[in-house]
Formats: sequence, C-alpha cells, structure tokens
Amino acid sequence: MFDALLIGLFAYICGSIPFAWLIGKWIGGIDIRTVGSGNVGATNIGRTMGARWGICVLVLDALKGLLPVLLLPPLFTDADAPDFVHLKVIAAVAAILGHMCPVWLGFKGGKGVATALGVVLVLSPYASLGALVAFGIVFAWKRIVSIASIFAVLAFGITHFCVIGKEAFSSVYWSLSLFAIAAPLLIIWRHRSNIVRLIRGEEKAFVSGKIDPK
Ligand code: NKO
Repeated sequence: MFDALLIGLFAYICGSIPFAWLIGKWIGGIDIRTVGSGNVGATNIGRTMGARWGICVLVLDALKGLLPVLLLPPLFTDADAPDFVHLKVIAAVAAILGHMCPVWLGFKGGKGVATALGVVLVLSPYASLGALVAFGIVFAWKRIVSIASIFAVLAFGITHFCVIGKEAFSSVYWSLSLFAIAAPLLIIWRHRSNIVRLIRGEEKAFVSGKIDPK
C-alpha cells in the first residue's frame, strides 16, 4: 500500500512537469495557455512555435510518462510478483493525471495524449502499436491532431482486449484492462472542446508554426 502511494506521488510529480508551458515561456516568450487552442500540449506548441518544438514537447511529455512506469515499480517489487502490473498501472495513471492536473499551473494542464503514449509503450507495446497505426492513418487522412488522438486512444482500448483475450480480467491484468477502458474515456473527455469544433466543422487542419485562431 505504502509502495503504491510513493509510486503514485513520484509519477504524479514527473507527469506534472509542464514541458509545453516551460518551452513556450523559455524559448518562445509566450504563455501557451493564451495562444492557439490554449492547450498545454505538443500540438499547440507545434502550431504556435513550429513543428520542431512540437516534436520536442511530444518527446519530453512522452518520457515523463514512460520513465516513471519503467523505473519506479522495479524499485519496490520483482517483475514476476503478482502486483507488478498493478504498480505499473498506478504509475501510469498518476503520470497522466499529473500532466492533466499539474499543481504548478493551478491544476489546468494538457489533454494527456503524449504522456499516455509514453506510459502505454511500457504497459502494453502491442496495443500501443494499434494506437500509433490508428493515429497515423487518421492524421494522414484528416490532418487534424485532435481527431487522430481520439481514434488512437480508442484503438488502444480495442487492441488491448483483442491481444489479451480471456486474461483481461484475471488477477494479474484486471487493472490494465480497467486502464484500457478508463484512460481513453478520460482523454476523450479532455478533448470535448475539440469535439464541439469538429462537429461544427470548425476544427482546423494542423499548420505548424502559425498561430491558429482556435
Ligand atoms: O491543441 O487542442 P489541440 O488541437 O497535443 O490539441 C489536441 C491534441 C492534444 O494532444 C497533444 C499531443 C499530441 C501527440 C501526437 C502523437 C500521438 C500518437 C498516438 C498516441 C496514442 C496514445 C494511446 C493512449 C492510450 C490510453 O490531441
């Protein structure tokens, strides 16, 4: 129990490092919350400061999810212990919540896509591949990051259940399966302003380095 709390706390702190806000401030001299979509995320940095800085934020935001899930649970338990997957899921959820609700920015953070990508690469490589393929196809087709992200998280959940099959709610994997349902729903919920714009046909295609009115 104590190990779960410590892992959750450290992972939350990692996830809460607001790389988009920091790079916007230090390199671009802007407050990312006041330009473009206002989102503290890789896409909004790419849209306002150029694709290179967007990719830089994407990598950093993914690493702040990947590293805690990879490094923290082995400090507390063996990889074949019955609670190992559960501890990884706790680190994953805490890192994503840290990104979405960072204490440093009054709990108003990003939408969780890049950090979720980092955590799922460790948690579930096959389902991550499903998510990345879906993202690639939808982005190539529509050129809109938000809708590609929504399809990617749905594909993650679906691929997880296809890969894991009957083991989905076993004592080892039940927490991962719960994550595969809850994380996509939470990330889609964070995209609700994008969904409204998509329905109205007002969501713009991604253009790098150019401030988008929405
Ligand atoms: O500014 O509202 P905006 O248009 O910026 O931003 C919408 C956008 C917010 O997300 C980001 C991060 C973009 C990352 C792009 C690469 C994603 C690759 C696939 C992710 C798969 C994640 C699976 C997680 C399962 C739980 O959407």
